[in-house]
Amino acid sequence: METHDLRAIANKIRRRDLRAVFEAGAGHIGGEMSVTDLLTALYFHIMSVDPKSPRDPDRDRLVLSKGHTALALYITLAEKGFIPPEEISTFLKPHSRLNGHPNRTKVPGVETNTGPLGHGLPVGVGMAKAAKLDGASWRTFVITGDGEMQEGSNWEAIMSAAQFGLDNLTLIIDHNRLQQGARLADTINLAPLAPKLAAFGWAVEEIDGHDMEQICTALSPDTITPGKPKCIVAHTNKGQGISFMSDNVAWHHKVPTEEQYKQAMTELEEAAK
Ligand SMILES: Cc1ncc(C[n+]2csc(CCOP(=O)(O)OP(=O)(O)O)c2C)c(N)n1
Ligand SMILES: [Mg+2]
Repeated sequence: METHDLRAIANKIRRRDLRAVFEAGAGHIGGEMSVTDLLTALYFHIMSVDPKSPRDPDRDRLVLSKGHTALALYITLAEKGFIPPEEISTFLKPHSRLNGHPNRTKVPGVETNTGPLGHGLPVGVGMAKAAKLDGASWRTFVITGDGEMQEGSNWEAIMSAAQFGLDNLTLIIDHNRLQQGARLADTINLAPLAPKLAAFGWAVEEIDGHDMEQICTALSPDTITPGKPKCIVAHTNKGQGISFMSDNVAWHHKVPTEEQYKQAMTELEEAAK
């Protein structure tokens, strides 16, 4: 798909996300806006997945380890055809399967239950190792938050992936410099992330995580280094696309007022023109 079309899909996902957070009165809007371009490139340009056959053994796998941004994943899956688009309006309602964190037993297309940070990458390493053992060619992608990288479990997984030579595994770090209620630099500052991953034996690339061309190139199978797992450090903005949310620590899980909602929607609609 052309980058122009991918940008249009990402904008549509952001608008739907904004409306769903406003209507549900909850959600993690900042991190959803920062991860949307990555999810769009994966589902509409890179990954081999078929909504008609969500458990096809040869499908590529995505683990959204920053599970608090489940809403962005649900909307992407709906856009791709895994779930009905009208179901998004049930987000967080009683008996809805669209819970605050994704559940693989309820929602087709969700590969792993996530929410407790620091678990997705270890699971992804297991998936990639299983594919190697089976001689299968499907790829595993994991998206973590940058605050999430403070979890020690990630670094055990990073060591294992290098040791196993998992070149079928790609970790994307959504590096928006913010976590919950604080800047990464003010808690445990992991930046710069790239040299740390490289020191652990990974092939590392740094990109602008909102530039569709850079995202697609970095995710392309042509840019895999044989024998090494790949880490893409995606420089992003929490709240990307909405001026008063962008890079603002207050918007981890704040809900816009009606006035803020209208302003944000106008900005996203303008960007779509
Ligand atoms: C183990 C664990 N500790 C704490 C939380 C609560 N929590 C949810 S989101 C979040 C901040 C995550 O920040 P980051 O990984 O940078 O994500 P993003 O900025 O993309 O939202 C925290 C602490 C959690 N979900 N899991
Ligand atoms: Mg973050």
